[in-house]
Amino acid sequence: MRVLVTGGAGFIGANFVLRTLDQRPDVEVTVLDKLTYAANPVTLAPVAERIDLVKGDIADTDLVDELVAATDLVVHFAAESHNDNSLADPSSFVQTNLVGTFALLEAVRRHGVRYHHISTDEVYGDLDLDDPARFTEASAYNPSSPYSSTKAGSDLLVRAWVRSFGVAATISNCSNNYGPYQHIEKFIPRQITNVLSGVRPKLYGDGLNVRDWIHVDDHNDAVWTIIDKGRIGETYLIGADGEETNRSVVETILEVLGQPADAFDFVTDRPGHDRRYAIDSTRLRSELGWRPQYVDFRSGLSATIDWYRDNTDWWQPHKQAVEQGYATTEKVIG
Ligand code: NAD
Ligand code: TDX
Repeated sequence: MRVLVTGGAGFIGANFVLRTLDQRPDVEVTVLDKLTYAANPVTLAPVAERIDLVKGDIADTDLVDELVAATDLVVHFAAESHNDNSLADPSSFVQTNLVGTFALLEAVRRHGVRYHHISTDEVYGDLDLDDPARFTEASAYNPSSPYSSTKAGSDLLVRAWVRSFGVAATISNCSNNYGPYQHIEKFIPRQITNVLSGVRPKLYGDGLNVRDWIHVDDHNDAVWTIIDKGRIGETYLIGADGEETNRSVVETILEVLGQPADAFDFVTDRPGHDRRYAIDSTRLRSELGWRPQYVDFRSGLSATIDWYRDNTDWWQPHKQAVEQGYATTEKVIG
C-alpha cells in the first residue's frame, strides 16, 4: 500500500511515519511537507532512505495531483496548528487549512483515492469547567479561534466532498496530543524545555483551563484503526480520558524535574482562550475496538520529559527564538 502523508515532518505526522515504518512493512510512505518553521527534518533523518520526502505545498495543485495519482491513500496532517500564531496573523491558516485541504480533496476526487482527514476537538468550541458534558460526534460546531475555525471549515469541505462527489473519506477529531518531537512553542514541550533551561514555566490566565491529553502514539494507532475499519463518510472522536488543568500539568513537570511546585509564572491570557475540552470516544471504542495504551498521564508525561532531556540537540537550537517571540506579547501577571 502506498500512503501519502501530508505534514509528515511535523509533530504528529512524523510520529505517524516512524510508527508506520516500524509496524507496517507493507506500507510505502511519501511525505509531502512545506517544511515550515513547524517542521523539523531532523526527526525523519533516520528513515530518510526508506521514504520519499517531497518539499512542497498542499495548495500546489499540480504537485498534489501528481502525488495523489501515484498513491492508494492520503493521510492529511498538514496544517498551520498553533492557536497563538493564528491570533497574530490568520492568513496562512486560511491558506493552508482551507485552500490546501480543498486542493487535496479535488485531487482525491479526480483519482478516486481513499482520504483520511486529521482534525481537532477544537472545532466544537469549549465547555464550562463544571459542565459534566463531553464532546461527541453529534456536538455542534462552534469554533473560537482563527485556527479552529479554519479546521472546522476544512472538516465541512470533507463532509461535502463525501456527500456531493462520493469521495471515500473519513474524519477524526482528536484532543490535545503530547509526546516526543512536539514543537517547543506548544504548552507541554515549552514548559519542559523552560525548566530544563532554568526558566520558569508560563501559565496563561488563571491556569485553570482544562485540556484532554492523549499520547501521540495512541492518536496515530486510532488513525490506523479508522483507516482499516472505519465507515466511509463517518467522523470519529479520539480521546483518552486525560483531562488536566494546565496548572496541574505544570506542577507535575516541576515535580518530576525536582523543582518547587510554585516555581512558575502567570502571564497574560490568550484572547478568546477556550476554557475546557473533553472528548467522549465511545464510538471509536465500541464500533472499532480501539483502546489507548497510555492510560496513566503522569507516566506518559514523565517519559516525554525524559525524551526532551535526552534530546537537547533536537530543540535547543530553536529555544531562544521561540521565547523571544513569546516575550513580545507576554507579560508576567503573578
Ligand atoms: P505541526 O505544526 O507540528 O506540523 C504541521 C506540519 O505541516 C509541519 O511539518 C509543516 O511544515 C506542515 N505544513 C504546514 N503548512 C503546509 C503546507 N501548506 N503544505 C505542506 N505542509 C505544510 O502540527 P501537529 O501538531 O503535528 O498537527 C498535525 C495535525 O493534527 C493538524 O492537522 C492539527 O490540526 C491536528 N491536530 C493536532 C493536535 C495537537 O494536539 N497537536 C490535536 C488534534 C489535531
Ligand atoms: O505557554 C503556554 N502557557 C499556557 O498556559 C502555552 C503555549 C499554552 N498555554 C495553555 C493554552 C492552552 O490552554 O496551555 C493549553 C495548551 O496550549 P497549546 O499547546 O497552545 O494547545 P491548544 O491551544 O489547546 O491546541 C492544541 O490542541 C489542539 C494544538 O496546538 C492544536 O493544534 C490542536 O488542534
